[in-house]
Amino acid sequence: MASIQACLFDLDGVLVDTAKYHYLAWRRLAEELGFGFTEQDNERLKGVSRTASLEILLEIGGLQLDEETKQQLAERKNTWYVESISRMDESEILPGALDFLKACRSKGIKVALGSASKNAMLILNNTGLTPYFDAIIDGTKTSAAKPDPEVFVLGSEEVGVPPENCVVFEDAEAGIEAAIRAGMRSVGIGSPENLSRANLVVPSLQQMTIDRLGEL
Ligand code: B16
Ligand code: MG
Repeated sequence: MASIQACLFDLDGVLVDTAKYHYLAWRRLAEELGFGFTEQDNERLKGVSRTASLEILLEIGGLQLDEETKQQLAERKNTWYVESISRMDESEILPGALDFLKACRSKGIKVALGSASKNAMLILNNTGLTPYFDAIIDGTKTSAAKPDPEVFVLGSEEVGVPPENCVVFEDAEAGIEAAIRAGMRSVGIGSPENLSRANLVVPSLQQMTIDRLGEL
């Protein structure tokens, strides 16, 4: 097996838990539109782009709206979401994430972000994570959403490491699929039931070490 020379990290669900802020903002929007939105419903939005998330929300509420209204609603939700993430700090980095990023850097392994979020820079800056990255690919730089491999292909190009030497860390099934399509290995963060296609699944980055990259 080719050695690992770059680690590509998803953001929400891997390095930070922003899903709770997405949930609060989507629930507020659903309530304004006159229907409920549960935490279980929110599971369907993880790793999904903003516009695709709105489509799922409207399907749950049984609403059909024109494009202009949908754009206004997505912006409205984003304003509330940005209010929440503007208050984030380093205490919201998920357990084990910082130590693993530091370990990668100390071994000369390149570190890249591969996130669907258009708000990734604000989150990375507020949590102090920005300096750990050699490349940051987010929703402002991509045209196709996961499971399309674009976000990880761009990350591997920017750090100058071929796909066979890259590993992706992802909490969403669509992200694991994107890694496979990019020709990369993957580590699922979460439970094996949802992430069965990953080469390795761990509950969090707390269980990840540089030595374990050898298991992939
Ligand atoms: P934004 P990731 C994803 O982040 C979230 O999991 C998903 O719930 C969200 O809709 C998407 O980013 C877009 O976020 O509205 O901030 O552009 O897991 O790809 O880091
Ligand atoms: Mg994610």
